[in-house]
Amino acid sequence: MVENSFPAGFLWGGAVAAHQLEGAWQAGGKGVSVADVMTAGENGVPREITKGVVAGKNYPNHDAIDFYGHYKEDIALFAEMGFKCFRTSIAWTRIFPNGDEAEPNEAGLKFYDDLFAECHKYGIEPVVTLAHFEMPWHLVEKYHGFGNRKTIDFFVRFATTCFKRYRNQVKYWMTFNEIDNQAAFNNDFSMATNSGLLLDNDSDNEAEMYQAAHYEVVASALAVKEGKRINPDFMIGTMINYTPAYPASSAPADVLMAQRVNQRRFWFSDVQVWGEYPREVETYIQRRGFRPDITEEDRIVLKEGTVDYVGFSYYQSMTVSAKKGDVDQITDPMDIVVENPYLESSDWDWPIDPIGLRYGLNDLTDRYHLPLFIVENGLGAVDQVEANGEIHDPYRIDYLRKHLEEVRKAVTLDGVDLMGYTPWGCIDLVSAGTGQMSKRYGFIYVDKDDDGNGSLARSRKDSFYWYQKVIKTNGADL
Ligand code: P53
Repeated sequence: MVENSFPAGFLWGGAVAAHQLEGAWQAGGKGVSVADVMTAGENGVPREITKGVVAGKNYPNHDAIDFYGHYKEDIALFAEMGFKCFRTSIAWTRIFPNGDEAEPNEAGLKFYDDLFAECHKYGIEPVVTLAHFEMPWHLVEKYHGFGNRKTIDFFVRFATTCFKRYRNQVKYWMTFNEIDNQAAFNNDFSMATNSGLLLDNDSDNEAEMYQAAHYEVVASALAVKEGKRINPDFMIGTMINYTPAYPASSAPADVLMAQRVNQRRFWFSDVQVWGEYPREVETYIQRRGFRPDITEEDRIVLKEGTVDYVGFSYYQSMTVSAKKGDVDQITDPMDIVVENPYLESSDWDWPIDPIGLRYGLNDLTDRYHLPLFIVENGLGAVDQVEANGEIHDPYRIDYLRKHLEEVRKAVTLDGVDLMGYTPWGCIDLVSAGTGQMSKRYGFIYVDKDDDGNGSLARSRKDSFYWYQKVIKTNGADL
């Protein structure tokens, strides 16, 4: 019934972020980023964000999997799988080590020249995120991150520097990774990684979030405007963590609650796509008396710097119940989340919901009328290496296959305009949320454990050959 019709030129690939795999945290003059001051946690144990790098602590991102030293070998493996694109980020601190310098760091720029050249050698199109949880630590400490309007200029300088330097190497860009994570404003990790905000018990996290996020959407819009001037062919997208809220039941109060939670999560991309704030959130900000600094000039910039496509990660849906709160009083959407009895969960307790991806592709198409790009999707799992060196990961293949079947239906039966698919962590890397190596997503295994031991040797998992076949048949053989 379902014919294969992934479009010709569909961007099959994989996704990573600089801080989670490059390592080499001080090489070539790189500065300290917010990811460099996060210790290792585990499932249920949050990563500690220390005040600078403290001797004796375990900071897994410092060395990660040393992609910095292994990128040629790794890109050759991506090419062997048949990648058409590779999504990575540019570590802000390689280009502006402190963030507030007037001039960029040439050694950092050079690294990405070489990296992108290596991709093009195999016909692999780079897809680049500018800010993927990697703000210079100096901007956090000295300026309060995106709590300060000045940080807009620092980001735009960074973005413009990259756009100019790589104008002929990179066509696909995203400004801020998962800009909507901070909708969960009581999560210290999200506030630090999205906005460079370190909050304590005295902070009004919600008010701070609306202010910082406003400066980010303005910074993003200014970057889009500059980027289009530098190369009108650039495609510059938003990037959200698409986690739809489902109602716990068909009770109208639950349905209304789910709509409310979605409004509070989608406003970031609403602004980036529509160029204006959605009514509910604008009204809510007034109602709460937050009075963020939003100028008339900002509103013009937002209108002028709208995005070309919607990039998103998809791992899970969430389910909310009106029994857990009053729709007119809720602040933190996480307060009203309940378990979904229809879904199983991963070893890290993330609900697994392939149909949610088809739902999402339709939902985002209806909302935004733009091309979509699935820039993350995948299963974090423990892998075991057999005595003969093989790694059998049928659970990963099963997860990805089920999701791709739904993607194929969305493209074939529902007419969704989808640019590409880049599963997360195509090579094992440091988990963002937990700092673990043992939470693995890769098609390529990397010999390194949670304590930092291992040879860093790369090997192909069973899923490597499966994904190679998927790409080769353009999604016909899942
Ligand atoms: P990890 C939370 C929820 C959903 C996506 O996550 C998230 C996070 C933050 O952990 O982040 C994205 O590594 C993010 C990646 C991250 C990936 O999902 O915690 O863009 O940096 O690695 C997976 O399992």
